[in-house]
Amino acid sequence: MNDTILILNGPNLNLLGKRQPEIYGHETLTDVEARCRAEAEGFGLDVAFHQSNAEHQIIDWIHAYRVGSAGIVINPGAFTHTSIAILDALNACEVPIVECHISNVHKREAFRHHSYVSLAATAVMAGFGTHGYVLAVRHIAHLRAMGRRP
Ligand code: CA2
Repeated sequence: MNDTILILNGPNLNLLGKRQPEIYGHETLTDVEARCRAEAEGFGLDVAFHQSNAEHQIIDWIHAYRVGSAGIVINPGAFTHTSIAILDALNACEVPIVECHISNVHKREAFRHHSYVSLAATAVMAGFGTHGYVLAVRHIAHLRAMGRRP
């Protein structure tokens, strides 16, 4: 647990690499998991990688890793813009949280410009494509090496 980064993906991200490649790229979620795992292993860390279309399932995973894990990377999908319940779960965390968006949400529709999740996030990534997940893993490893709390 102490050496594990939880990586969470919200609704519709199971379609990654299969639809809308002009926005979200060609990599599948399985590809992203493999890249994150390889990056984490370089720092002696493990990864627990999940996707769900259900808000309650995402909240349950946050609860399971909120204390004692290395950190949480979360792409909440559209729940980013709607979910006070996910914000509340993240606010109960004692580990670093990196909010990660594949697309640059600020270049898109106005309703994507506001994030509830950002109120709880240690750091926010947007527009780095799927490479953003790898950078988020690296950042959590960096914070850990520095011995920093969220
Ligand atoms: O840019 C991101 O990563 C988003 O979190 C993706 C969400 C969107 O609602 C956010 O505003 C920004 C949508 C995820 C849907 O993912 C798909 C992937 C491939 C094909 C269709 C949907």
